[in-house]
Amino acid sequence: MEHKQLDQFPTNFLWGSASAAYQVEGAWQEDGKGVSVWDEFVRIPGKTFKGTNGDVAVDHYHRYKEDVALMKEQGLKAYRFSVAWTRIFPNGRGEINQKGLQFYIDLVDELIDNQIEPVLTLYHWDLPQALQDEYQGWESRKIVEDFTNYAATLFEALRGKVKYWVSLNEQNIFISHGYLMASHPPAVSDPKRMYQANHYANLANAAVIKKFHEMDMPGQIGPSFAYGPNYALDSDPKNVLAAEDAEDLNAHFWMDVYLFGKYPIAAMKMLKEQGLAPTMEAGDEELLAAGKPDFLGINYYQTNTVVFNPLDGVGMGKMNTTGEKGSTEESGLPGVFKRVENPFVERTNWDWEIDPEGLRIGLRRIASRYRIPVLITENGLGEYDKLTEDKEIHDDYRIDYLNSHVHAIKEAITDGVEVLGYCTWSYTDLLSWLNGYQKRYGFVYVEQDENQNGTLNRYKKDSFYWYQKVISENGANV
Ligand code: BGP
Repeated sequence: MEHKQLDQFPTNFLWGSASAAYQVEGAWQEDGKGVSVWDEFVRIPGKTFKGTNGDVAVDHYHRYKEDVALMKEQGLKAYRFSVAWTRIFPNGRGEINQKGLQFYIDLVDELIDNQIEPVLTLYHWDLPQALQDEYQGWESRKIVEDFTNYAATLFEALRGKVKYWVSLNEQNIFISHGYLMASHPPAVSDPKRMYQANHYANLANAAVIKKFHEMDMPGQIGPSFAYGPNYALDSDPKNVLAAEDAEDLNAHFWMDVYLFGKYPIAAMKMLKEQGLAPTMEAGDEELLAAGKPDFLGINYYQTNTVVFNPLDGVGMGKMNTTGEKGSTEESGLPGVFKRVENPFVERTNWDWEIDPEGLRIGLRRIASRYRIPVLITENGLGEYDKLTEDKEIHDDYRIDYLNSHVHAIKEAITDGVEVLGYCTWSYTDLLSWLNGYQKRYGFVYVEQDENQNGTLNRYKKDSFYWYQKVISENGANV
């Protein structure tokens, strides 16, 4: 629909930006931190782009005050970051590592002193390696208790200071990459194991949300889901059904569990027929229903256009992690759907489709299916940036990307969707898990290359000033 006039953003709208511990902190062995599955995984040859790792990352652990000062200068209202579980409990449980906890207390205090709302993610993929070794991490029910205990420790320590909590970041991504595509730790490729691990992650998510409410925590909690709304390539009913199936298997399969406490019907029936459905125990359904989030976090980057894919059709293909445009391989789920290029949109150098309207569509679908407020916890453009001799970065392509997405949010708000805030990905440049340091997302450029050579100096990009203006005007002129 087209509106004669767009609504304004609410006055308390959270104009934010995001990061994750492993991608920014570095200091991987400092102050008693334990080893995470990512600390180990990056050391396996061939797993990440040019062997890049987060040992130093962008050294946020030592430079957080400088980074927060830049946020303050920009006028940022919210900063989303994650806690490294291994800093709090080096072995996943047991005695608290006070120095590790203190880092986050200091970071939160620094943010609050600068009038920036902290948005804390409990889990952004860096599972303690000790739990992986002991009981295979997400493949065991034991993870529920350990994750809840870790979360409760942070709830207690930061009660009243942190009002927005994200439980799991992109469960759909770390589970599918970790247990099907074998591109994240623990690099397994087994759909049966994937659905079981996913079920335990659902239980852990629900248990932590339930705990948050039982502890009467001031504030709100919800998971962040990586939502790429699915489109049919055309009106061929076969392709329309393929898109419905993709929406069921790629999106409702997680969001329905978060919001309804139930898996979607057709997807679950199919998995049962294929012998892939997770084993559930008595009490699981009750727990899922009891862990209802207060908001839904959405990480939005692109949409997914599909056609029907026969039973002998294409399976999983490789992603483009090199930045060589057009190198993404064909990929699909036999008997269900396969992904095709959307002829109406542009693509980045990593073949991600640029589709601001897709964000509005996604927000609309969530609002009508789940009737829950949304916090956009990630959205951004990963591209090559060039530092000029005058130490400037003219990232007009990023400004265009972000501006069109903010506009789409404004339209969604005018449609009636309740949006709490918008966190861009990312604040500073940082390590892209599989794509190295050359795929940059930040408002703040960090000088370093794939070999971690560079000063690690920070430089403000043109997009920094663009967002500064958007925030100061509360989005009025977007
Ligand atoms: C999301 C993750 C982020 C971030 C982002 C960009 O899936 O939550 O941690 O990495 O995607 O992805 P990439 O780094 O692969 O370009």
